[in-house]
Amino acid sequence: MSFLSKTHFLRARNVGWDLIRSDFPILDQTVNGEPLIYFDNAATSQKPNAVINALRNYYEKDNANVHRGIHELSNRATAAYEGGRQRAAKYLNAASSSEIIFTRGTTEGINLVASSWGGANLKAGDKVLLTEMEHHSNIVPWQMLCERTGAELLYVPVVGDSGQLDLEAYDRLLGQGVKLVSVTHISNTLGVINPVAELCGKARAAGAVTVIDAAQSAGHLKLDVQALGCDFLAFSGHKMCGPTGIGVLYGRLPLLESLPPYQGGGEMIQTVDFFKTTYAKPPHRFEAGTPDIAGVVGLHAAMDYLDGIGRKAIFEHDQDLAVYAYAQLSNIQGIRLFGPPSGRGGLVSFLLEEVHAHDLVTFADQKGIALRGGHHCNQPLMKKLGVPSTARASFYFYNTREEVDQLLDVLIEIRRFFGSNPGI
Ligand code: 7TS
Repeated sequence: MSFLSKTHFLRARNVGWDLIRSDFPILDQTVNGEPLIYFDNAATSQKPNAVINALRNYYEKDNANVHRGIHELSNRATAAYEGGRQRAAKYLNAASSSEIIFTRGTTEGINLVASSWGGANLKAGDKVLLTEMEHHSNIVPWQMLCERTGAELLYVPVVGDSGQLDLEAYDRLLGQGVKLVSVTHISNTLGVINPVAELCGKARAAGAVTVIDAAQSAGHLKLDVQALGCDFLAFSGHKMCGPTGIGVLYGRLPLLESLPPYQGGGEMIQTVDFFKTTYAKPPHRFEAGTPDIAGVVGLHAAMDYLDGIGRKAIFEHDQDLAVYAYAQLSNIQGIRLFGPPSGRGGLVSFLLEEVHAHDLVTFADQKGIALRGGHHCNQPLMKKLGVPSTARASFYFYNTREEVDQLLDVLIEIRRFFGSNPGI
């Protein structure tokens, strides 16, 4: 079945996207007098009733601290927290729930690897390989590490506005004694989907440790860390229907066992004496202090919710919207679109000639459409593309083609308002 006929089949079968939309109370409102169209999902997704209710239920019935009290509520909170860990392991097809570390999000996950793995393994002259499309959270921690250790950063170039990685350059750079490769799965500006399994396979063959930034993929497609062959993978709960403040770092157990702690405090110890501490085994070694228990409960509900719909169906829906939006928007004269026309993640970045991205986004907001304008924490990529910012529409499974059509109408209006020729 071709891609198009498959999506048509999905639409005809009607996965029940309209019903699914009604799971999100926030979507049922007007903004500036217009029905809200929420196209800022790459920044954060909205939350379904299943997640909101799980949080409420936890605080109403089970709230206590974990791993501490020997009382009923503490036992329930501990069971909920550790149950969330098992759920996350299943979500990623990790070999063991000990490979799941709860973090504040992708940013903290990458900082943890840079600090613990990098601090223990990198020395002056070693090389860390990133790509030009990385989010700041997959650049700055490595820069900080390189400043501390004297290691060096290398970047795989992106090619043109379609922004795919230069894979020949990857092979060449990998051959220069790279110790660690850290790469985004889906670019939050370009929508490019990187061939992460292939990149990890080559890195492993070259003796390099691998980190996948799955911030833009974890809520959109099926991830299997064993099939991907990565050493670490980080994502944020809030971009996949979960609460803010909770995320996951997956790490291969033999590697985690070899690493020093990230932060010191309660929960991460075996014994503490006045001058000496022994540390707990992974994952608790990396979770100092009271964790975000409610966040884990909410994330658990989000994972159940996403798998209830099916990540395959979600990805096909998101891709369908992105490919449709790319094709529709390309009809507007004076538009510059970034990322590939197809085979992309669920977002589209663009610029309208003569219109600043911030003006465009402000205008769209007046029509009830939430876009994002700016550098999207991709300043080096912006420099490479030669632009200060882009406007971005990012989709999720509760968005519709009809909403994309409304965006198109508003962009044509904006062209009329700011520019000389609407073109379409
Ligand atoms: N990596 C990528 C690829 C991202 O898109 C983001 C957030 C992060 C890491 C950081 O995630 P956090 O949850 O730790 O903050 N991206 C965006 C965005 O595109 N607009 O706002 C946040």
